Amino acid sequence: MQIHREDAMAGKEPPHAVSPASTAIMGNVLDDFRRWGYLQAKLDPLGQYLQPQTVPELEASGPIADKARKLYCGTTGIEFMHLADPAKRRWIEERFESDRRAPDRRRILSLLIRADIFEQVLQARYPGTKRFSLEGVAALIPFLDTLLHDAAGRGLRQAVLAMSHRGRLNVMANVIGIAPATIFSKFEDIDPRSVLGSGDVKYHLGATGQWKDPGGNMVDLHLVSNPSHLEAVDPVAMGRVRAKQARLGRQGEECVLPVFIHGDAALAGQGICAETLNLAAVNGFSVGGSVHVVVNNLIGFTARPDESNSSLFASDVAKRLAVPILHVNAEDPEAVVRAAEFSVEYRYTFHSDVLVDLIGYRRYGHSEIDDPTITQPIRYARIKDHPPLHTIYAEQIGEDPKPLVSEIQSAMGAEQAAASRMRKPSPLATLPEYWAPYHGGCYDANDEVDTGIPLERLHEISEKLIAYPHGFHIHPKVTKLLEQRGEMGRGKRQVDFAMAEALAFGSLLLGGTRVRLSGQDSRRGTFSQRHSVLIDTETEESSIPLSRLAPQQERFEVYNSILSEAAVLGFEYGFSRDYPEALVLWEAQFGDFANGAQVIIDQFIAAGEDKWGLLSGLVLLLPHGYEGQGPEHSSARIERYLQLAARDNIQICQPSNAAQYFHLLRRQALRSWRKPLIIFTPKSMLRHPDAASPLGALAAPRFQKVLAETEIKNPKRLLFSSGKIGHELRQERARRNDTSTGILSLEQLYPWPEAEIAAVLDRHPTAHEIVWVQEEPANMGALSFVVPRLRRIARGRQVHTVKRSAAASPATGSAKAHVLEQKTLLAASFGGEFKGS
Ligand SMILES: Cc1ncc(C[n+]2csc(CCOP(=O)(O)OP(=O)(O)O)c2C)c(N)n1
Repeated sequence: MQIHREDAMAGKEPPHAVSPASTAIMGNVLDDFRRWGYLQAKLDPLGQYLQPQTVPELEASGPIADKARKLYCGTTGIEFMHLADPAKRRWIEERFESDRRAPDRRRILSLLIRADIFEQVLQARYPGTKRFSLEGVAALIPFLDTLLHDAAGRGLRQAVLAMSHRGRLNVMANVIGIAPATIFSKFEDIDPRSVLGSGDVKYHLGATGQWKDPGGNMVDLHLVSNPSHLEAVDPVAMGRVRAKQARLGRQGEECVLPVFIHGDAALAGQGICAETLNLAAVNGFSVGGSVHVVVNNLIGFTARPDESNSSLFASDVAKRLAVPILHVNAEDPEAVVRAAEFSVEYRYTFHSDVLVDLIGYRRYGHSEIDDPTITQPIRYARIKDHPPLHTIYAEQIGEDPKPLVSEIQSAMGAEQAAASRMRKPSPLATLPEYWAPYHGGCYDANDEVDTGIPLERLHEISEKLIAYPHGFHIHPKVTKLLEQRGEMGRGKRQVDFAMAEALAFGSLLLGGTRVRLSGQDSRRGTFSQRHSVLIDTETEESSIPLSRLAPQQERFEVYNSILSEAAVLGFEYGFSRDYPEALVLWEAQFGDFANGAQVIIDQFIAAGEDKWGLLSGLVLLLPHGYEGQGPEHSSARIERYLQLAARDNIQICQPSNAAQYFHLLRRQALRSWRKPLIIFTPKSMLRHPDAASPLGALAAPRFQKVLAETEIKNPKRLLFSSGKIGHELRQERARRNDTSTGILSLEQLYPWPEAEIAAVLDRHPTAHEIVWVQEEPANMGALSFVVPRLRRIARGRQVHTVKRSAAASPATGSAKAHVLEQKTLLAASFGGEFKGS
């Protein structure tokens, strides 16, 4: 049954090959069909939207043309002549033009019956509920079955499936192996109190299970929890696969396969698809090839294909990659199964992506309560009388489906009865064992750990950080930087942010924590601060000091990512989901750009635990600070993260000095509390002496949520701020010789460190004024989060605010205007009487 790689590669002579003399003409005719045949393939089961195109090159007649037409214009059309690699083109030609293995017709029929009956039972038992039926593209089930079967034969142990609403419940029941009773119980909504204010709808939930076949093949399956935002799950699934592969080492790519199941309108419309496809072959992100399937019902909610995309096929976005694209009429289940066989073989041979476009229809409205006859009356008149696929196929192969249909119907009846008796819903997913040591939930001070490192150890690590191989040609600027780092490590110079980060990473790597960092230009660092990769000035070879610390160290990975926010952040979130032991960091070039990844932040990072009970220890590094660089290089939008914060779902911090950054990174890795961490990182403060720390501060026990100075005795007022402005306030205070103002820095904004702030206030009974100072305009920054909370614990003291006026854009475009604004801000902070703004 199984085609082994050797057999497949044997490349039998194609059946059309006749004599060398006729090869040229034959080659031309064949090549035309190879190139354009898909345009005349019979792909649309209802023959309405996708009509065969007129192609002058395909008008040839004669035996060769007839043969070619049969091969390339049947119920499967393939686009592959855009592949530049002749070896891949030849391989595809051979596959397409040679005999195929006989399909297991009984199994196909049985799967189609299961797929159709599952939907019919739901339709009958739960009318008026959304389920997003697969009917019309039910062939997806035998497609996945074949895919898993063949991939299992090539070493597959786990598959990660990313899909949206359409057919999701059907895939859970008929591929993942979730008991139908468990799915039906979700329709019964049996325990609403358990999910008050949280949880998710049934067709978004993740599921884990096993696919098995009668031959004993078995594959672990993970259906990734998915928000309504179509396709947003794609990079998350890819990151999960990369992490699972990383856990397995060299065999990872063979053992773990991602399968993306797209909607046609979503694939064509959502930019994140293009971003995710672009990760396919990029160092640090590739997964050895993904299988993409389009559940193409030729409709998106109420929109026709011509309203959803500018190309003939929704799949054209995949042409950005050199990958084959197969369009298959989803009413020819055997062609669908062959496409699955082809996909597996291609993926495992070339470690490349492959896309299969299953073209069918949608039996009901967008959901089953939506009436499609309003917008597509002709199409739905046809669909009304169109028999289900299992009926068509049974007739085609001369089988009587009735016995199996009634057997499955009664089994479903029993499952439904079992569901209605259930008192507690069964979980759809279980967490992998590597999550066992970690937990989420609310913050507990008992989770705190010491993060300081002895001085000798810091010294040792820094010596490794400044070393490079003999004969390596270092850039003069980097030489200087390494000299300075050496001095920092010996305690002769204050440690700056970049060195603190390198020491945090280095100490974690030596302590057994894997570290993975990606972002645009992260290897050098946007501000030329990190230099995690040394580049030989004569050969451009690279050397990574953090990978050369000690033989037994953990793996350090640092990547320059593609220029995307959504896909890369989604990917890193996914990686963190399957590598909780690692410190996984994503860095925005400037914090503002993270809003290109807002869906990942809102739907996964902030809400993942609440909706799906899924944890992540991902770190976001968001450069932030007002330095006159204009509207898009100033604010990382602190306000947005604070608005997302509730039930201790995330951590939001802004360390104001290097040592604090060091402890914060280490705390994130070493605590067993796994929560996403948003860090607002500095730009100008990266090298500013005020933000540097003595080496000894890295030996201090812990991160301080609030930094309260002790310089001013009995202050009359306390200025609270976070980040860079605190340093500017201190400079201004010194300039003014002010001895009555205390300055505090909120290093952690969320979870709100109420007890620590209250303790500071208690220590300063003489301070009758509290002032929140921020660089951001009044409608941005932390103000609206912090001020009510400060008032709550101010015990009768006045709480004032100093900030820029409310604005539509975060910052001015003029550097000089910025300086004026900053001066005004500082003057106002020391302005004496506050009028209760
Ligand atoms: C980003 C996003 N925009 C809009 C929607 C609303 N929406 C849900 S399904 C759908 C149509 C999807 O069409 P298609 O991708 O073809 O999948 P189908 O439902 O036809 O299987 C739309 C517009 C959404 N869920 N996500």
